[in-house]
Amino acid sequence: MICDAAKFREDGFLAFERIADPDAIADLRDAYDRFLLGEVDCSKNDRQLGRVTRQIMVPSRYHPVFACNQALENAREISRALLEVDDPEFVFDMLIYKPPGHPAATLWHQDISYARMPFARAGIRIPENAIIQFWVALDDVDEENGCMYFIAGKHREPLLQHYVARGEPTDEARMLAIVEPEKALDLESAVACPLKAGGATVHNYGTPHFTPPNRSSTRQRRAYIFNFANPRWLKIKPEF
Ligand SMILES: O=C(O)CCC(=O)C(=O)O
Repeated sequence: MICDAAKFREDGFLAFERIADPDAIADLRDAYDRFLLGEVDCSKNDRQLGRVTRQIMVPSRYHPVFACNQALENAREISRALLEVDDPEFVFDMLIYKPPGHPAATLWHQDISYARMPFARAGIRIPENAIIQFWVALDDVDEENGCMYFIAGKHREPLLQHYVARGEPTDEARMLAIVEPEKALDLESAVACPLKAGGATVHNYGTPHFTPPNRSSTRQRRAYIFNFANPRWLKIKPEF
């Protein structure tokens, strides 16, 4: 797949119109729905992010469709270009679900803040070419039902101050957020990334991002999320 690595380095995110074809997306949706219905036994990994939003961790451990699929393979190829390595390593995957009318936003945050409990230190340098996250839309997504929003360029600056916005500080499922995002970020410059089902975004672990509540009364929002990293960086296990 063609991707603009220079733009990714500059902005910290990219959007892809299609990362998997309709048949592959249909298989992912079927499997996703089985998780939602509780038909796949993954009890301790079926949790509420910040006590508000359904988050199913590591579905690839419980269902073969999530262990091997076209989105994952295309993302691996994109990761080679973006991380500048031949052997990007799959790190973990998850499902974040917003049903119609879901009231909770996923607040502005930078993923690297989750690298330490309860959150990584503000001011640390965000590693370059180290770890990236793919967000695959299994439904058509837009501003109404909870698409991703990004702020460009901030991944090239030190990590912003985060706090535990929802949930317990000792809980892995806590929701972290940037302190006073309206001051720390230029929210006017936020870029919404609406996608058709089968489209995806990818972002650097330092790129601030957000999803709004699902304000649609009829359309669900099924997001399939996974991460790739430079294996040499993973071995260093940096201290945050
Ligand atoms: O899907 C969402 O609502 C948010 C996803 C997200 O922010 C993340 O996985 O870091």
